[in-house]
Formats: sequence, C-alpha cells, structure tokens
Amino acid sequence: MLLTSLDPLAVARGDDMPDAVRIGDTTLSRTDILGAAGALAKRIGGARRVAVLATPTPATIIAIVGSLLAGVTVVPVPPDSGPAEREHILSDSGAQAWLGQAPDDTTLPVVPVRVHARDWHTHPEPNPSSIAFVLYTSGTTGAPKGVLLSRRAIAAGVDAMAEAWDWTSKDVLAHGLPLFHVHGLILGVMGALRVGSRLIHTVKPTPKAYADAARAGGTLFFGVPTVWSRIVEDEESARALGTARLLVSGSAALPVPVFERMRELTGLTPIERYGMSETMLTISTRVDGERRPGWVGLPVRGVETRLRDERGGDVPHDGESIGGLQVRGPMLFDGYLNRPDATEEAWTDDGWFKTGDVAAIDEGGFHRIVGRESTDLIKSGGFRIGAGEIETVLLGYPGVKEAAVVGLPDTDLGQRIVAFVVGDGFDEATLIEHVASQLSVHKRPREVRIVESLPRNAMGKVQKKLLAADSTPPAS
Ligand code: MCA
Ligand code: AMP
Repeated sequence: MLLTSLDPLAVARGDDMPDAVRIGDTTLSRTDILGAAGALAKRIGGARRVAVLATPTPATIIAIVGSLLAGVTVVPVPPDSGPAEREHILSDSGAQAWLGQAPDDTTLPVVPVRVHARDWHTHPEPNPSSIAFVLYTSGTTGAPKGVLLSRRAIAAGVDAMAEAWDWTSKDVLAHGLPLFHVHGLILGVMGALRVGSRLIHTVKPTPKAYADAARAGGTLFFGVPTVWSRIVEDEESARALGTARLLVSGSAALPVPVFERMRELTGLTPIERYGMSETMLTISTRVDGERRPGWVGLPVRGVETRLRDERGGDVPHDGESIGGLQVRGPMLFDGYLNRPDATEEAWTDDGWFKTGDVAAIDEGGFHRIVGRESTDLIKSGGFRIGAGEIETVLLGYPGVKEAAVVGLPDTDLGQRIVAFVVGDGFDEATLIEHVASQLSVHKRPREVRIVESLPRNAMGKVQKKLLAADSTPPAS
C-alpha cells in the first residue's frame, strides 16, 4: 500500500471493486459510489457546508463522498437528535442545505441524493487544508462544539492507523457504528475508502450482525467496549469472529475481563487504541507489537505525547505516576467552529493539545488511560456526553429546580448517565423521555433520582465527586 496523496478518497478512485461497500442489504461498487457521488458533487459545487442526517444508508455514503469530491464541508447530524440538539448543530454550523433525507419540519433546502445517478466529470482536488467535516462533540459545559477536521488531518490519521494495524486493500472492514463520530465515520468509512479495503456496515453493532459479517469475509472489526462485551456474552457469535485478522476496540476503556474473554473465544488478542474527536487516533497497540490488557499502546506514526502534573511539570514514565495527557501530531483538528476561546484553551502555550484525560506511561512508552480530569464528561456506550448539556435540558422541564448529572460505573455501558434532580410535578420516566426527545436518545439518563437537595460545598458548588462515588447498582 502506498498512500501519497492527501486526498481522503485517493484509493477509492482506483480500479472498480464490485462490493466496495455493503451497508445493510445494499452493495455498492466503487463505480456506483463515485458515479452517484459525482452527480451529487455537480449539483452542490459552490456550497460551503451541508448537513447530512447520518443514517447508516447508501445515501449517506454517497452524500459524504459527493461532498468530498466537490470540496464541500459535511456536518453529520445524529439521526435521532431531538430539536434542541439539531437546531444547535444547524445554526452553529451554518449548514446551507440537507443532502438526502431531512427532518420533516426543516426550513432548509433539501438536495436529493440519487443513488442511481451517474456523472464522471473530474473535480479538481480541493486544498488539503480545507475542512472536510464538522463533527459535533460534547464538552464539560454548554452545547456541543463543532470539531473542524481537515482533509489533510483525515489522511494522516487513517494512514497512521493503517500502518499500525497493517490495514490494506486486502482487508474487509466490518462494523456497525454510528456515522456521526470519528470511530464509525472517519475511521470506519473514510478509512476503508482511503485504504481501499472493502467495507461491510452492519447497520447495528449486534453480536449476530458481527458474526454474519465474519462469515461474509470480514477481516478487520471495529467496536466500542459495549459492543465487545455484548459479543462475548453471545459465545456462538464471538466464536464466529475467530476467522478475522484483527478485532479493534476503542472510544472507551476495554475492561480487562472482556479483553481476556475475547481472546479465549476468538483466539485473537484485541487491539486497543485511544483517540478523541479532536485528535482522531493517536495511540494504539500494533499488529506487530505487544497487546497488553488495560493499556492502549504506543503513539502512532507522527504523534508525540507527554504527561504534565498540575503545575505543568514533567511526570516520570514509570507506568504508575499519572498526569494530564497532552498530544501533538498531523491528525489533530483545526479548532472548534465559532469558538476561538475554547480553541485557545485547548492548547498549551507551547503547542500541545490538552486531552483532558489522565494517563500513565511506562518505561517502554506504553500508555494506560486512567480516566477523565473532569467528572462532567461522561462516556456511555462509547458516546461522549457532557453533563452540562443534559442538566440544561432537565432544568427546562417545569418543576425541576436543580439538576446534577454524573456517570456511574456500568458493566454494559462503561458509565451510565444518572441525573440527581430536585423539584416536584414529574416522575423519573417523564424526565428520561424529556431528555431523549430534546437531545440524541443516547444522551438520556438511564436513571433519575429525585432527591431533597444536592450536596454542595461552602461556595455553593455541587459536589459531583460525592454523587459519582455512589455505588448503588443499577435499578434493573
Ligand atoms: C430507548 N430507546 C428510545 C428511548 N429509550 N427511543 C426513544 N426514546 C427513548 N426514551 C431506543 C433507542 O432508539 C434504540 O432503538 C434502543 O432503545 C436502544 O437504545 P440505546 O439503549 O441508547 O442503545 P444501546 O443498545 O444502549 O446502545 C449501545 C451501543 C451504542 C450500540 C453500543 O452505545 C453505540 O452505538 N455506541 C457507539 C458510540 C460511538 O461510536 N462512539 C464513537 C465516539 P433501536 O435499537 O430500535 O434503534 S469516539 C470517537 O469517535 C473516537 C475518536 C474514538 O476513540 O473512536
Ligand atoms: P470522543 O471525542 O467521543 O471520541 O471521546 C474521546 C474520549 O474517549 C477520550 O478523551 C477518552 O476519555 C475516551 N477514550 C477514547 N478511547 C479510549 C480508550 N481506548 N481507553 C480509554 N478511554 C478512551
């Protein structure tokens, strides 16, 4: 494999491949994708930013490729996002139209995506520094921020992963992850298109769908830890994955027992890798290196990392001492859209990105992610969810006087969202439904505890560490 261009679609433009992408029941050849995307590109050329409702469908793949051909920035929108989240994404991004499917109540123009249309006009290669995607991701406070990902960063991120995992056009990538985050979209779709490997998208990441994808020839599988823990609970499906080459876990910590069980049932030792929407993937175990349970490995090609203590000092690389993880490399984002303050805050004065994660590094350079610096960023099912965004929606419900949201340990989801609420005139189910209807469904609390008061310190600040220390098991 030789990827020299900074075009994220470079390899997809090669010889035809009859089954380049299978998504659900539909199979698209490279010709199908590039022909339909070319026809779309012709119609949207000149636009700046477009929104794509990121359903796992052929139309989404074509909308994305068409926009990349035309040099138009794509804003993927979670398909189940409620009005509050969707309106924020659309107004903040300034998306000018929807490509393909659009919500019924939209006021934006809708450009249809015609899967059977064809156009072979060649489009000049857009500037590598142009922004390919704005991906919305939660912060500790406020509404989600738009992460600007350039074509150059995507090419660098995919190439570094391909090198670490020896991912080539001979692979068949299989996964069923959502198409509005780095994991499912950038690695999981752009990665396959750039590396030139076939892609099977299973629509949902269920154990049975992954087993079917293995039987259909999948060699490289992506999943978040919740997906892998559900797979090892279904032994028959897990064993079917034994024909694969690599099983890759990321987006949250893979519990060691799940790692071990994957190895027992499939005969394959999982690859763990670490990244963020802002950084793509920066650290990974390698196909030709050690794969140690609980550790995410070494910086990938082009990446440097360092640990800083609270005063900005160096932290020894002894595998035990922990510090704030900082990274730099060619796959990093270009900043947050419309948020120069947050962008500046994210970098150190000497040019390192502050991940907000706490980590340890051992003598050999292996990294272990210990957790987040703030309790206000929750990882549930591999989704990053800001407590503040949910609290704002809860406080908008009549009768809610105070709300504090935390992530509590959960064997299935890693963390489950729990809301502590003060007020009256509502019940638990009503508040869960209220959040699910305003934001994306995965941001709903799994549990609401109606309490008399919230623990506060002398300054009146809610002491979330006390709430998060709660070890009551889920009420299922
Ligand atoms: C439940 N449902 C509801 C409600 N409650 N619908 C409407 N209103 C409600 N109140 C429905 C849902 O629509 C869904 O239906 C079903 O219940 C289950 O939903 P949910 O419980 O949310 O899903 P889950 O089964 O718990 O999902 C687990 C999951 C998911 C599949 C693992 O969390 C997932 O896809 N995670 C991937 C996250 C990810 O890709 N993260 C990458 C970001 P139905 O099933 O019928 O639709 S990280 C990243 O990009 C970086 C760089 C990295 O490191 O990779
Ligand atoms: P997101 O931007 O949604 O990708 O979330 C990024 C965050 O996910 C990181 O800052 C980490 O807290 C967490 N994360 C990603 N990969 C891993 C991993 N392999 N182990 C532990 N945490 C991870």
